[in-house]
Amino acid sequence: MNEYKVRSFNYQEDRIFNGNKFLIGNGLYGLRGTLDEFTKKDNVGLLASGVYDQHGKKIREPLNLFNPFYTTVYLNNKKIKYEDAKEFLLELDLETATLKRVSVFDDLIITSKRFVSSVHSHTLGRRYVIKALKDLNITLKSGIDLDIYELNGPHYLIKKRLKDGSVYKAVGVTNEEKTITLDLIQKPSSVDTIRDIKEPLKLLKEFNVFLSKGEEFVLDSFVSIFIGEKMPSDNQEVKELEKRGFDSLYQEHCYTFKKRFQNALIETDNLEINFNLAYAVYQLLILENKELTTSISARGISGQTYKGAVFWDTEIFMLPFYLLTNPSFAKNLIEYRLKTLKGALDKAKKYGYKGAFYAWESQEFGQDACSLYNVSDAVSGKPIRTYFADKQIHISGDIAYAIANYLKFTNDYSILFKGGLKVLLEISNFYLSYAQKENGVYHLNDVLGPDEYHERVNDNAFTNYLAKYTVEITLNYLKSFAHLLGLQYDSLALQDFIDNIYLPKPNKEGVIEQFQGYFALEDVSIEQLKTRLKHPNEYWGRVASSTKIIKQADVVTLLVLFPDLFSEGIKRANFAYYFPLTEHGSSLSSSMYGLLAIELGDLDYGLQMFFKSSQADLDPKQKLWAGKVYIGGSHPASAGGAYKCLVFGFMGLKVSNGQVIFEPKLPFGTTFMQFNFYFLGKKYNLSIINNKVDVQELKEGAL
Ligand code: IFM
Repeated sequence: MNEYKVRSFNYQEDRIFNGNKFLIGNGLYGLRGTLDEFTKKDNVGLLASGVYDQHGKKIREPLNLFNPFYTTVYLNNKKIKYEDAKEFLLELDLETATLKRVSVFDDLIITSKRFVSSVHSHTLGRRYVIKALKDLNITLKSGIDLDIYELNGPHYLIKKRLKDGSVYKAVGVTNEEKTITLDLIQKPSSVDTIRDIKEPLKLLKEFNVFLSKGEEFVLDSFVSIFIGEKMPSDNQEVKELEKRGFDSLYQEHCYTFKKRFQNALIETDNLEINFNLAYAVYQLLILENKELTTSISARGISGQTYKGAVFWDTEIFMLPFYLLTNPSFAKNLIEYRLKTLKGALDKAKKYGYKGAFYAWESQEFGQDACSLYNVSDAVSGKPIRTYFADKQIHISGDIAYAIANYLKFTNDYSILFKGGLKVLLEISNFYLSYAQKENGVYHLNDVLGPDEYHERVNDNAFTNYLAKYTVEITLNYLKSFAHLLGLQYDSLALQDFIDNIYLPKPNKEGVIEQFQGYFALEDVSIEQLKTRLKHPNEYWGRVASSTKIIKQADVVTLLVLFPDLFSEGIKRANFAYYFPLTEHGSSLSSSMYGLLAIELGDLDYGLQMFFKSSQADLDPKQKLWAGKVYIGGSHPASAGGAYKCLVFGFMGLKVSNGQVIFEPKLPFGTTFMQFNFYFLGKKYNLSIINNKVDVQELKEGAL
């Protein structure tokens, strides 16, 4: 029996990590998996996705909102400490996206459960229950904590605490003049006395109640969030929630989320695969919201790390999941890149190029949040110059690749007419203007590939092949559709680039040089390199750049994204060569290695990489620091990579000539896999039993 629950029995363990692991959310808001009594020192966070703020010259990042669920309990005037519980349980239900907490003490049991509604995007709810194990006089303080954790704050210029009848209101005005209003109604079961109390930066109610042995006190909290220019004029929304009642809102949320969860799940006869895949699917589902006007950031909704910015993670690692399970949300993600073209045009211009150079770390308008000093020295904290923003030009090609992928899976050419074709043309113009032509050959010099440890290199193989592909598909689409849009383009120039871009070929051992001069770098093992680090958190790029050690799959990513370009022999040679040189310093790396391993028949290693990818947020052993820059949080691209390993790897999904085909290679001991997927606007169920494939069209859910 599959049980899709993640549990912790010991909250003494890493609380910051558990905040990510037990995260719940609905794409617009992410509520970290912290306890009701936790405060800012425990990284309590209610993140608003795509809502940014900047304090002075500090890093611009997404906003953490006030905490509406702050609660403490007192017994005989003594605060109950969660550490004193005899038994503890934190339980994330992946099927319903709800978090439950149980703390058993000598005298009472605390249970709370919470959700971020998957039906009403700006609604949260929580039920907090105290059960008396003997006759007790209890005091409970509960309400909004305005003293919140911020990575690069303070983000609020003004924080106001208001009361309007039964509604508590916390209002914040940010440095960028957005008004955040959080309405809270708390509905207790019978109590003896209630009074408003104000502690510094808290808006609390105090409930006093006498409970006889076996009796329960229940406190339901209803929350509505508004983000806009000013405070809303009434409290209607939160009052409606109160009227509906907790049970109804909770069940509606659970029912809706569960349907989405079941729609997206992959099931096999291997419980370990099922559970890990379910966790990855959960991580991706809590990022979906049709009201999201931006896109998914690299750390999802788990916190403020990486400036809440959108990287290639979304297009290359996550998009395939949404294409197969929710194509209309996939379209939103593509549309974000169309909407932010202006940012990309501006960036290219700033650096003296034509066309569209997309932001390496893109915020809401496509502006680049990536700092020129993106990491720092682990000892002194001194910023280190990095070239991610200025030279990681593959980002534009990744977006072109995603547009082509979207078309491949949906046939929805409207995207080209809504700006997609223009985006492709501008990306191609960018590559043409970035390239240097020497002796009739185009070179993309001074770039960074996916392996960020080697900066400012010439002719990164991944980037060059991707640029060629980009210009090639652009020219094809232009030939078919440009006249309908009145788009002007220089066909000869595009064709010349396609014909003459330098494409590194495999050497006589079959290995493709990652960039010009890579083969001449120092041979050293990862273990040897580790000994050169002056500090465990030191940024590896510093010591690795003169060696062959790479951060993550680079040539291997090329082989995975373009499976038809190279022979099996070449793929084997490159896997074998780069494998020992890859530090996997990015969680994106393992799924690429996993996919290639599966293709090459190393199913055990492929499975290992699937587990590694799907467990990125279950396993506390992850990199949290790049020097003194905090990079912790959840890893949705890794979750997307895990999904890809199962679907494109073990199930062998391929699209060829407008047809979807499956060439399964199930891992050892697994004889069954099944899932639902969308393709060209229709929904199907696929099952594989002993490598025999059966695909059935499903009536329900067709687009
Ligand atoms: O996009 C990645 C990059 O490839 C490696 N560093 C982290 C980024 C965000 O996940």
